[in-house]
Amino acid sequence: MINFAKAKFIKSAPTYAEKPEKNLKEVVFVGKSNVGKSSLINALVNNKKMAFTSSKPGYTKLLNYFEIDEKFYLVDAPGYGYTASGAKHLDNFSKMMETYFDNPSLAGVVFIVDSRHKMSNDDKDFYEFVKDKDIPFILIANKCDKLNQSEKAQIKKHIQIEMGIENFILASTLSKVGIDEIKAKISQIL
Ligand SMILES: Nc1nc2c(ncn2[C@@H]2O[C@H](COP(=O)(O)OP(=O)(O)O)[C@@H](O)[C@H]2O)c(=O)[nH]1
Ligand SMILES: [Mg+2]
Repeated sequence: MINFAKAKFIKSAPTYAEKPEKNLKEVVFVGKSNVGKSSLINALVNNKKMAFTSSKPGYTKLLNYFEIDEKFYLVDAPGYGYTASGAKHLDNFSKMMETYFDNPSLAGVVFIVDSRHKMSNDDKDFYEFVKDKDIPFILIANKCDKLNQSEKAQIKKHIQIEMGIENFILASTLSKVGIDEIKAKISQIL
């Protein structure tokens, strides 16, 4: 099992063609802006500053490569669907992701949604896109610290029954719920 003990930021790349030199498998983290991608990366590597360290102008438009345990790259992808740039942003995101998914090193997708809401149209579009690709993916419903029991049951029903996604992890990067399960799933994929 990968223990996420050794993690370091390697580089930001506009496309996977400019990824780091070492040839390692990649697991990409994708989701709407603000859903908690950076926080999840920091929780996995147990370093609050990891994803923040690489923060710089244009950060969110690039693929950010973190090397984990010298075994794989965790790739922080740009967030999608934020109101300010609207549809255009999603369009650019789609183009970038379509190219990224041709990446032969891509081993898995960690897809993060907000457990407080039903999946948005952007989430659904991305889900349809990933499903068609035949690449293992893990669905994370984050920020579950904000939910009571009945709201937890509601999001479970939405994801499993309405969306037909049997396996998902209810998580909170804030209260460290689901983190070990996410680590185990990533190890399994790799
Ligand atoms: N309540 C709660 N807030 C969270 C959680 N994870 C992230 N956040 C907050 O959500 C905001 C966006 O997080 P960030 O990791 O930057 O999201 P990103 O844009 O997807 O990388 C920040 O204010 C975080 O503190 C969580 O599990 N619970
Ligand atoms: Mg981020």
